[in-house]
Amino acid sequence: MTRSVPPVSPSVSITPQAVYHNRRTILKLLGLGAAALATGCTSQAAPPVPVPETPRRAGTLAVSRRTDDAGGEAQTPYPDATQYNNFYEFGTGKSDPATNSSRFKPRPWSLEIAGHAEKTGRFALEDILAGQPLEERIYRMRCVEAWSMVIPWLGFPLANLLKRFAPTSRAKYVAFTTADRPAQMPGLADRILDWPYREGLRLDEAMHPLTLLVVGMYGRELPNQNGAPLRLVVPWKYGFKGIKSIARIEFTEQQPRTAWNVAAPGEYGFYANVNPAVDHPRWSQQTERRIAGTGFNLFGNRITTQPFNGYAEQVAHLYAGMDLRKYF
Ligand SMILES: Nc1nc2c(c(=O)[nH]1)N[C@H]1C(S)=C(S)[C@@H](COP(=O)(O)O)O[C@H]1N2
Ligand SMILES: [Mo]
Repeated sequence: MTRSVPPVSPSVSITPQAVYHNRRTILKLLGLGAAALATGCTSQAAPPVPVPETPRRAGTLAVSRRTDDAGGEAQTPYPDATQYNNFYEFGTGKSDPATNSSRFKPRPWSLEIAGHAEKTGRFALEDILAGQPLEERIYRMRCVEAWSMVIPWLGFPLANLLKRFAPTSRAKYVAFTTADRPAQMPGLADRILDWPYREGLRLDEAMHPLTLLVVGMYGRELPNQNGAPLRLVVPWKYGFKGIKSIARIEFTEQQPRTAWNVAAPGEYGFYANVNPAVDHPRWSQQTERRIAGTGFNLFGNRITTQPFNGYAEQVAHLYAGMDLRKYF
């Protein structure tokens, strides 16, 4: 049963979207054994990856506004952003999500809204998206494993959605849960994480204008491996905060339990702000490997990691007075 969604605020004018010219090159560089610095990543050599069907252009995804929030840095080529992924529900290898997610059905989709809000219930995705203008935002994305990309997302501020449900004064955090579909997500058979995948934000982080709910990338609908039909992107935090294929959002009073923090609390904090000054227990966070179509070369494209992934000016105030070594 779905219910009607509280209305969106009046939309800004819609301009046509740009055409993205997809580069259908097959990546030859899949000897990822050495790259298993990963969050529990396996280290077997990856098999060749079939080039997935290009998702249809986002016909209904009209874009109202475009912003480059990555300082003009080169965008990661589409094939890299869609074939080098972390989505453990489809396997732990970087090419597994592209290979194993074809059975996943992102439509029809509904989203459950629960917890401390005046309006709660289960809502059809179309109703969630109706009247919601989409923006293209180019963001840096920094994985905790010390690789990074620059991705043009299509989405809208999470705040726009949360406000429609009128969180009450008891709402201090927002908890997110990924879909749990063993028949469509072969990786769930391995108890690598305590499924379903969960993430969370403090309410002020969730309401920050940089925090995006994403439905597309590169002018197209999200491919399954990138978190179709709806995923979170929090550009100043490590990539694992960007929970994919969201099925449930709950307003909570207590800090929610999150999948990676529960799995390895000493390695993955709740906050997970990108911070070159706090190393992961098993590797440095001072630099990162910028994946940009030149090969998944462990030593190439090394760049310096910026505090809050380069978004300090916009977000550092959220953590004033906090010890970021303790709240890592
Ligand atoms: N449900 C779910 N969400 C997830 C993950 C996952 O394994 N499961 N991996 C996270 C990690 S570690 C990263 S770096 C990003 C990767 O997003 P991308 O594949 O679109 O680049 O997704 C995050 N969201
Ligand atoms: Mo990650």
